[in-house]
Amino acid sequence: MSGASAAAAAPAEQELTDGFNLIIDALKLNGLDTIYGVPGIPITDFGRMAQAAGIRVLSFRHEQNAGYAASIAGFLTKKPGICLTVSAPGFLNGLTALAHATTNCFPMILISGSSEREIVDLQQGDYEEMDQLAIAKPLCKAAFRVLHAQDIGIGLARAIRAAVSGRPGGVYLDLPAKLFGQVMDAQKGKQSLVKVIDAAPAQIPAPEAVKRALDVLKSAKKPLIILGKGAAYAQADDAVRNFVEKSGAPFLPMSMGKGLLADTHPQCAGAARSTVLKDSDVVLLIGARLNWLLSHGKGKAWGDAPKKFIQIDIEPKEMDSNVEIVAPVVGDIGSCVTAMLDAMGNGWAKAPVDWLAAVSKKRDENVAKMAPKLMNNNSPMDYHGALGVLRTIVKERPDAILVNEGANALDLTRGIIDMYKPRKRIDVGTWGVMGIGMGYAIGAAVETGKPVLAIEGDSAFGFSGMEVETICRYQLPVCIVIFNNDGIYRGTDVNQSGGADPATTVFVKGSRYDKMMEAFGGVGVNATNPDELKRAVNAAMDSGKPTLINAVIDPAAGSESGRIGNLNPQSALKKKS
Ligand code: ADP
Ligand code: TPW
Ligand code: MG
Repeated sequence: MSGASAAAAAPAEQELTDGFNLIIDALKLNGLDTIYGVPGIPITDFGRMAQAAGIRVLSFRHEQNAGYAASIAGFLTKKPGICLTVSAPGFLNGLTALAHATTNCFPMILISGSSEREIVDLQQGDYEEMDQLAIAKPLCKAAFRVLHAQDIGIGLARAIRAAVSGRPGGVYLDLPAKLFGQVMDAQKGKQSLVKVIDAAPAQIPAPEAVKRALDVLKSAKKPLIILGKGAAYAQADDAVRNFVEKSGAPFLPMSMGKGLLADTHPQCAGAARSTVLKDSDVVLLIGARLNWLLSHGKGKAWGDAPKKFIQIDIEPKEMDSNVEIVAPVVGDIGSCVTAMLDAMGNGWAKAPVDWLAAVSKKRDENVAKMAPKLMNNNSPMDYHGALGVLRTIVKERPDAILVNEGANALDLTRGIIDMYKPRKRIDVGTWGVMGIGMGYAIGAAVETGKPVLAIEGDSAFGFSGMEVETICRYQLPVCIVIFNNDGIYRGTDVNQSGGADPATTVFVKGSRYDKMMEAFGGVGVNATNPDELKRAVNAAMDSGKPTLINAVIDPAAGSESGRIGNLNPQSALKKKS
């Protein structure tokens, strides 16, 4: 057929689009411009095309780390972080991070390629066959599958809304391989896309709820405000600070709530935690759950004095989850705290000064007790000597983001390093999970452009350590400090059978993690005393070069399970060694 007759036979030139392009267009239309993932069938070409279309696509070495990066992107930006994985095994690797995001109330969307429905449903053994939607459902906030190209716009819109509205969480979006290649009319395709308007609508608290809460607060002789990571997530920083200051009450920041008001603020009770939990009479929770991290609001940690709880949370079902909440305030934190501030007016009487004075006294005593320990220059280092210098570095660089995981490496860092700005401390969260380290470091560096300091136990680091290659590949300003005490909790454990295998909690002695970084062109430093550590971290933060510092810690310095040894069941029948 000649060219001329072919043209005559074809209908008027029809512009086409396909699943690949529609997903990319839908993401871009909704301002989702970064994808964290691992390529492979059926999403390899999708990743390439997304990159070509101007989306930043970061390839990881393991999906779990990509998922953690996406989840922390969600926490830091209030937009759902996007993680992209291949079918079955890739999906399962990403699923841990999705479940974790849901538990921590971070918005995230796990997009997974999947194999063909017809074959999966008849269990005929497709390549990487798995009923992913069914498996994801109980582990996340919502799960959707898109079967037709014209539903991609709606599918993504539903995923976005589910992730960020109300209590944020993880959403699974299942995209079968066949969807990507499905072709449709370009104009119709464009019309099928949805730009989500007001994805996380303000949720205004009822005026009666605000009044009830303020009446209880007003009655307090010893009020306490607890600031959780929900308050950090809400990005209502000015309102929260104004409210705390206007109340005059001491405040206790939860781990990732640190820095909403500086840890050095006169009302901060961080270093007088047991005193304020025991002695307070009214406790106002802002974006913090009364879960295990707060001893469920009862028992020894809370003392014998009767307490009244006020709780501000977007999730109504959270109220009374552990103890009675006498004044629930349901709504988004920005709206709730602003409404409380308004209703307090100008004549609000601050919390009794003798209470704040008693708390400050206790805090100052505890801080003074700690101070000399932080100045030691021991070699090998103990945690306090190492953290003494890191604490000053963070003070001098308050914009840096601190990533933190481990046991002793976590608990002591949390207690010792003061934070000065909101959302600068990100860590193991509600599950106390190991493995968030490198994913969070990458996500935080990519989303904020700020330098990242990751303080990692040697065990904790091992869960995501291969991503140092990713950090070097993208040249991210990440400085990793490994508190290397030769193992989990301590490096001194011995095999009680007397056999040749090492004990279950110890690693190769004298490991040089710094060499891992050098393998990929990054900077590696072995630091044996606090002065060396300080020099190396400052150089890394100044240069922005990917750096890993192996900080040699005395293997005997730590304690079992860090600060939560009380949760560790032990056999009464165990043979004494
Ligand atoms: P922490 O571990 O710091 O104590 P949690 O994760 O236990 O904090 O609690 C966070 C709480 O914040 C959750 O109950 C969640 O529903 C709530 N939350 C998250 N975002 C908002 C928001 N924008 N407004 C109100 N509450 C929120
Ligand atoms: C996914 C259990 C809690 S803390 C920890 C483990 C293995 C490591 C502690 O050793 P590290 O710190 O990091 O060297 P340090 O300073 O005390 O020596 N698997 C997962 N999550 C958790 N929490 C564990 C196991 C655990
Ligand atoms: Mg260790």
